[in-house]
Amino acid sequence: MKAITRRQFAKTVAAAAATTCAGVSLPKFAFGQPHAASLDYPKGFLWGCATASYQVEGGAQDDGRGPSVWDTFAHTPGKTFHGDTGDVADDSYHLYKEDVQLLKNLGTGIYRMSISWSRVFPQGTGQPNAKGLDYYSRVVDELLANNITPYITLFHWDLPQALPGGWQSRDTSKAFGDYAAYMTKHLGDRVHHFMTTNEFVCFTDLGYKTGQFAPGLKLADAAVNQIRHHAILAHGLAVQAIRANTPSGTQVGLAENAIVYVPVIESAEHIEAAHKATRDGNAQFLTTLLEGKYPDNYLQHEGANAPKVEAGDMKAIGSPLDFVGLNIYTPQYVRADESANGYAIEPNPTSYPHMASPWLTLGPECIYWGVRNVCDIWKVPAIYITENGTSSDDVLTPAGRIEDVDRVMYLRNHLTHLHRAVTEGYPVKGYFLWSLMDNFEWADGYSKRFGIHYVDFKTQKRTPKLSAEWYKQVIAKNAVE
Ligand code: PNW
Repeated sequence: MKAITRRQFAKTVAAAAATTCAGVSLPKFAFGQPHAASLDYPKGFLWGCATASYQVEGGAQDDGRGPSVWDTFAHTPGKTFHGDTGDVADDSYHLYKEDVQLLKNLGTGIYRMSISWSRVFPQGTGQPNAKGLDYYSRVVDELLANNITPYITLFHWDLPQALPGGWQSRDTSKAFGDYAAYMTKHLGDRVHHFMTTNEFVCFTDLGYKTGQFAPGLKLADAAVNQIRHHAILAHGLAVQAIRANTPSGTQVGLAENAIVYVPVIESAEHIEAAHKATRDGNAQFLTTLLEGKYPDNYLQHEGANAPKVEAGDMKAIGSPLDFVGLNIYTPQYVRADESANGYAIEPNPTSYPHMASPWLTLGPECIYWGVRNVCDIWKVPAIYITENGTSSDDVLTPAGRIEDVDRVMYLRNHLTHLHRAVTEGYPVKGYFLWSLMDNFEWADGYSKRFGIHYVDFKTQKRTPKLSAEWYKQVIAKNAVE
């Protein structure tokens, strides 16, 4: 059969429909018209990509950078896939100008990146390393020269190894506040959007409870609750420090992978169940930040293991935010039931579909519910999707192409559901795709690729995948087609 284009196919279908429907009134829209079904985003909606320092920079030993807990962890045998480390990663420490051009070619107006704390403070506190700050200053200037607005995350898991006890120590929260003050004092003239931390659960629970992430400890519940408290306290102290050191108008938020509860059926009772589950399931992090206090049922549940809170902690933790950044990947289904809390979490059947990373179950309505639950419950002033994307078993064809149709499918579906949230008036300002390019995927090393640019880690060559071509069109048209 002769191959026909999508357009020709649509025309054929339309012609057939017109024939079969002779005498019957035709639908108002015409089949085969380009853009008839495009989902337009509002004017001014911001499109971007995200990365994180330890995942892309490399240059681990360069110019006085101190080690982070992730350097130590990745260099410990058995902790990461194949013993992979971020020593070189994408070598963005040297290739950042090339990376800015990738963004420019996509047409993105915003870029989310993080700072390696130990590149700027090799000891975590004390004497700053001028060359570390200079690197970030140059990256910021390069972005601005290309009309790309930097959004900076101050902490994306690479804690300076030198800080005694890491997040077990309250002094680390204080050190984070000081580091936030220093960074914003030096970049706040050019950077107007800051996120304090990225994904509390990944550097607290996964680092200190399950041990899957740095520093790889398995501590008891009371210690873990205290670590979580130090993490949200660090966020709060950083918000205060940023406000004190930047011009008014600077936007402060965080990037959080709050659990997204999706009602099994969209009806009032299940929606209410999703709201309840959202408050409870995110009690130790987002709920407490946005309410300025630990929920009573959380404290009761934790009993003697509840965190020790000092005077002033909750005021800092509850500091008002300009936006909430949500990293959204997967749904957690929930239903209303007769139990005391009024809901039941639905585990996924074993047949539930997932992407290349087994944890990455596919349910694109999660991006809608993630936004809706948070806005309905806490009435936050603005939302960014600070991460959304997927791994794919990408194959570089002999022709040098990467046809990542599963990633395009994932993204198209998520942006379709995000469009619903925007259309319903939820205050979503922008979207950052994770990730600009393949990079060091933490404990999975280089075995999982999340980029829309393929990276050959031997040559550092970056190649746009089909998904980059697709995203470029979304950005150009400000619409999903
Ligand atoms: C995020 N989960 O991590 C991180 O912010 C990125 O650094 C990371 O590369 C990206 O997502 C892809 O993994 C997550 O288990 C880790 O649901 C785990 C989960 C979600 C996000």
